[in-house]
Amino acid sequence: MKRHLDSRSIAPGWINLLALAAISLSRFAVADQLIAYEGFAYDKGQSLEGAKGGIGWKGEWFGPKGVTGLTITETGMSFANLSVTGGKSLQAGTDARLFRYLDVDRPEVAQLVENGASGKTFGKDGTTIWISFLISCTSYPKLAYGGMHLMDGVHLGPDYKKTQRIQLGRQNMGTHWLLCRTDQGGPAAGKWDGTVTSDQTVRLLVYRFDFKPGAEEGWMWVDPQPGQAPDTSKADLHAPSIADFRFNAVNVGSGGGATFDFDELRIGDSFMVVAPTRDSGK
Ligand SMILES: [Ca+2]
Repeated sequence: MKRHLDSRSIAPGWINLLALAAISLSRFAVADQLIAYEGFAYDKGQSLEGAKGGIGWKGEWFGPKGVTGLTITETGMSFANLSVTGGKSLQAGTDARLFRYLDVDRPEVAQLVENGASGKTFGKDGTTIWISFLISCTSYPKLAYGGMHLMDGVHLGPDYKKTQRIQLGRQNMGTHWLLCRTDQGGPAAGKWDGTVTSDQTVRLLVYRFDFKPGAEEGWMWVDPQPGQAPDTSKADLHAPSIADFRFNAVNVGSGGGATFDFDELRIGDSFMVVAPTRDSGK
């Protein structure tokens, strides 16, 4: 009788424990995945064009023929105890862009990828993607756009802006670090201005996107402490409804003669992987 009772009362407990363990393991498996990293560990004075270092990219930085104004200097940027490597990139304000595809075929990122208009892409509903980089506007108070874009495919030539989806850094209008949904004046366009002036101060900008059916939700933090996920209440901007987008490439560059330092670009599925501390070994 006792045995019979035990089997009825204990078994569900074990099933619950196993279920909990399975949930924990699956959560562990999808969290803390670095999608891509670029620390700009290249030779001094080298053009960024053709450079192919870093982690999680497909191919090299590329652009139209004769790109100028995107080069490397050997002293990298640093921020608090953020893990950093290599030199940094210089954006010289030449209105040129260099592009790079993310590697969407790695098994480690399979759970974050789906098929989109331009092939395999990030931005799957139910996933969260974090993006971080160090940036400084070295020409301040001379201002124009600078930083990077998320892109849904790359088409070189006069129509290259058509696949730009999200602008991170600063745009031509305004004087703060911000977040824009770019749509060439179309209905999907949106702009969320931060509160921190985009001057020479080296900033750690961290963006988070929650991808949902329909519109996405986004946040930007300025100078969050590496190694400690920041609260959304501490975000410098919140974009509650960003028109649906996906991305599988990036571009970098600045215009209007405004110069920027840009470094330590990370894309991943948690704050911890995009803002690791120096002693984390990442
Ligand atoms: Ca670096």
